Amino acid sequence: MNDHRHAPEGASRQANETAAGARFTTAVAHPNIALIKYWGKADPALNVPAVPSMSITLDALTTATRIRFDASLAADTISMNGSELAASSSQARRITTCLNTLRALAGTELKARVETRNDFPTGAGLASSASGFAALVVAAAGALRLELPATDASRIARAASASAARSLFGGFAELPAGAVGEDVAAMALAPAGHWPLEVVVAICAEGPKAVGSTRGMLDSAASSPFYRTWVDAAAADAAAGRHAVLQRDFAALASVSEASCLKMHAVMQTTRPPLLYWNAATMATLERLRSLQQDGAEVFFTMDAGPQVKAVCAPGTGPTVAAALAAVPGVSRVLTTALGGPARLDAAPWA
Ligand code: 2P0
Repeated sequence: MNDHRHAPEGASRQANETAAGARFTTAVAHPNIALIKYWGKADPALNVPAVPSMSITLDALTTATRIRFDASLAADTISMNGSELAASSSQARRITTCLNTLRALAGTELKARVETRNDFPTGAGLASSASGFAALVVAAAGALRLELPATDASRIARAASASAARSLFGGFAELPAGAVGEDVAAMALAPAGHWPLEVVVAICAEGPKAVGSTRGMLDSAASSPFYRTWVDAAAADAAAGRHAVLQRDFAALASVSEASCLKMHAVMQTTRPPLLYWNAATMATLERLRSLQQDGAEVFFTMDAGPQVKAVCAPGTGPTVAAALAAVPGVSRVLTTALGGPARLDAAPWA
């Protein structure tokens, strides 16, 4: 289980000494995949979800972020996957806004140097903003020596990107819906060891997605005729998902997760302009999974704001599913992963 503290007293030990002598604090976090989906905001300004969600954290995909607060800096500077972000870019502004919250808590106005990188495709429906903001909050809190319980870190991450709130936790995590002005945080549902599910990600396109989630959700709320129905049914799906996880009931989890995913995509597809995230390889992968299910394999699918298909597999089923999906036309590669741990400070040297 998560230790609920990000060991601020250990932050000095975690800081990496660079050749130039500047001290960075490094954190790692994993993306999560929602089984009960988040799509819609109760409070767009505060980024409060309109629906509850439940996710699994993926071990094999990692964001590593290092940060240094430095009196010699006139502004935050950010490198993402080796490229400098323009200060005016939306990504840089979201990061600076998140850092401002942490600076206010720490009582400092020091600017930061941030370097972050993903070992998986960024902005392609693989939840890079989830792991990215979880790692950012943990690294910055550590660097600022903030005594930040995981719940508070989750709340701050949520304000930046709601799915990031869930990546503070390993295994299975839940993020409740909120109301206007309500500062909700995610919470742990069960640790990874509770039920060692495996996930096979079928990469159906490598490029970034056309429409980001934040814009897409606002468009869905404004225009999909199914949006209100989606929101009204979400609490029942979340309760069913929670029960299935706690009971380790694979058939029940498969049923409610596929239903939640397809309802979300029905909302997306009926948004104006439509949000069509699937491609031909997505459909071919779904058909292959259907035939595996008919042959008795314990596997189900979920998809997010992108074409990739995530196949959630009962323990031990991952290799069979990975081999089958790797052979699907249009699937460029598959990633196989166990469930991962929480966002955390990382003492390993920055290679
Ligand atoms: C999820 N997604 O539950 C859903 C399913 C995508 C589809 O959370 O606007 O990047 O930053 O709060 O967290 C992706 O949305 O959106 C997401 P914002 P976020 O995983």
